[in-house]
Amino acid sequence: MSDAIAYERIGDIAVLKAQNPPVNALGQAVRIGLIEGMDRAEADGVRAVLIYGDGSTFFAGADIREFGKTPLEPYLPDVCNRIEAAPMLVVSALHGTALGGGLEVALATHYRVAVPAARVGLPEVLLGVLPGAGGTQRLPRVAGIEAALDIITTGRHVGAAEALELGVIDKLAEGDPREVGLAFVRELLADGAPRRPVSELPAPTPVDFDAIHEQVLRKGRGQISPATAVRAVQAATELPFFEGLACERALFRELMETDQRQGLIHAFFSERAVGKLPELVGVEPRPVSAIGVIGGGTMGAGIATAALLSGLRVALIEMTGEAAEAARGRIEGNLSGARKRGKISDAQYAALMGDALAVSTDYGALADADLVIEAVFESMDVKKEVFARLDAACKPGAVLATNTSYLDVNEIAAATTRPADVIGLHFFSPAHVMRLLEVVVADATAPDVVATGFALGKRLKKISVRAGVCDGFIGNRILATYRTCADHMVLDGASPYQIDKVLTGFGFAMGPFAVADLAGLDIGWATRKRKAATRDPRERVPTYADVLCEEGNFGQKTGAGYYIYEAGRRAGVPNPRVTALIEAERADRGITPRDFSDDEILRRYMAAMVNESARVVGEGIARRPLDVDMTLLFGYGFPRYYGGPLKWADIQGLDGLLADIRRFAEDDPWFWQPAPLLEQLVAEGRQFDDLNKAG
Ligand code: 3H9
Repeated sequence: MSDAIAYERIGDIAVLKAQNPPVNALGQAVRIGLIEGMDRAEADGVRAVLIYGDGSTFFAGADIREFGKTPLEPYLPDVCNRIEAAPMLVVSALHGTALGGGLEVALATHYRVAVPAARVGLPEVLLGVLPGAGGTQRLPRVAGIEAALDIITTGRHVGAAEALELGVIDKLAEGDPREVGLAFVRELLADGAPRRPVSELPAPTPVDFDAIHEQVLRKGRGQISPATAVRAVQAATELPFFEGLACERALFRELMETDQRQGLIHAFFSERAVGKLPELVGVEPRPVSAIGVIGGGTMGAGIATAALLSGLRVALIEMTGEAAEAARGRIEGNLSGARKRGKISDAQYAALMGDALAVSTDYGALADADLVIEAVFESMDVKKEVFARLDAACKPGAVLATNTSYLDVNEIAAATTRPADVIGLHFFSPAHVMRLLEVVVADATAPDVVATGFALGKRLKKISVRAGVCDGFIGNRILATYRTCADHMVLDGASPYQIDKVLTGFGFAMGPFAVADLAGLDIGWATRKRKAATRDPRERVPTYADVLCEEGNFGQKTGAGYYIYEAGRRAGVPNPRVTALIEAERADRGITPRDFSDDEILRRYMAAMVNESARVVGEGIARRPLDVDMTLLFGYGFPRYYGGPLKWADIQGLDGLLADIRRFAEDDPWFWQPAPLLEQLVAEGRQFDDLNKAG
């Protein structure tokens, strides 16, 4: 028998235990084991079969590593049908997570019991496919169409209590899954419970599937798997069970061939690989239970909120008593938001706002902080002064972190007598919401300080990416380049509104100009001024945005920027002043505007993004292409279903992208210099993903 399933006979009951750590994924060996186990149970003439998982979970789904390869027999839908067709009673006992194929196996059994902490779900659409082993046919038969559509199209995890209410499971019982399962089987046998194949339950009542398809498609912003899953569920209402299954299978196979499936699987594995750095193997992080935050503006308050929510004590330092109280107010606002959304209870809220948080104007309050994050005004002189004070106030071994977005962390570290303890921890605003954390490693940063940065990121539930020191690190450096490309297109004839529309059409939640309005136009203005002195004369930088700022338009916060924002409305309308300023600047520069097709806008924008990403990897600022991909995904709204800019580039073909860049360089050779790494990969016929695999 396959080792992945252990067979045990207890009187009249056969017990099949899955043992395929870490998550009992339903790889080929497990599928073979299930078939063999069912065959043996039948040959043994038992009255019932119990299926459960060893270790931390029931089956967490199909083995995703098999996706994209030639499917191996036995196929999971056939395994499920084999289980369901068994002549004796088949029961599953769920703990941990019964997800995807895991829930499909459970739905193929005749009865399901779960421990209260178990979660179930069909998250396949999040991987670019749909439930392909009967989930779209069986779930609606037990939970009804509405609940099934919700669970399948969102991929959300459903708690055991809700699953019980929906009829997905039959019973909740506390305890070890094996014991809970055996007790339930004995109860069913004693009651003379009949076999209850879900496929024999009546087909669910149809709803307006066209309307739901449309709605799901719109919500997916270009993602196709959730909408395709709607069609599979529709089949459950229109076709006999096994025909519905065939329809589901055909749609599953179709999605398996898509680029989106590749992108989403890349995102799944990269999200887990990003925090695993060879340089940190065996390096122990320093213990952190109390942190300090310097500066209580939006960023500092957000960082403090995230830290409090993760159970850390926080001392926040501001310049005046008034500013310190204002910071407390911001944190209070953030935490009451968390309370309203049910993330924390009233008692937790009170505790966090009480003992866990101290605000002060005295650096002496940092005496017992294990790690301090500076989030003050973005000026090198101010940062250096803060770090000199931290050096004097903090205990030996405390990690001193800067939240700078652009500035040289080496120079900041040099303002202390302990540069080995200094690191960049670049949060994204609002810091208690945004998932990305860039861990910026300076020349002298000690390995255990880097490990501490990653450990903190994990505790705060962030996606932490290692970045080297340069202007803008990974994310803002790449952003600056693709934003410059957009600015060039505006000078040459495109409108900011056309560019935003193309990018939202691509799948970004917002285009670059709407994003700038949200972030505040004063940020870009300050950056342009900072860079002016060292700027190469060949760089083309528009000045109309400076005029916009000089006139007091900083975007959403002032009611006008690229767009005009009416009170109470989030979306803006194009600002005619912007169009007038652009036209005036073109005239000044002697530029005759030309038309840009949407396709050209996208090609240029993405080529600029990929080219700069390749530089960032080539220079070692990002260790691997996947580090860039995760940065853009979690900090910059890049559509997850493309996997990130470098995965997207691999899928498009690197030679075509390089050819585009060389063609664009004919007009602007300064901006469009091909990244050496991109040229090298094309010459060697390799892809960015090959560099991920190389570790
Ligand atoms: C499906 O079922 C299709 C069917 O409908 C149809 C088929 C015909 N496969 O996340 P963690 C690895 S689609 C392979 O860090 P946690 C993961 O990479 C599937 N590997 O732990 C990691 O490896 P490493 C539907 C998998 O406790 C290790 O296990 N199912 C799989 O934070 C630990 O994972 C899903 O989408 C897998 N299915 O979270 C569920 N799952 O240590 C996907 C995990 O080398 N999985 N690994 O980095 C999850 O959501 C989470 O892993 C889970 C545990 C919640 C289970």
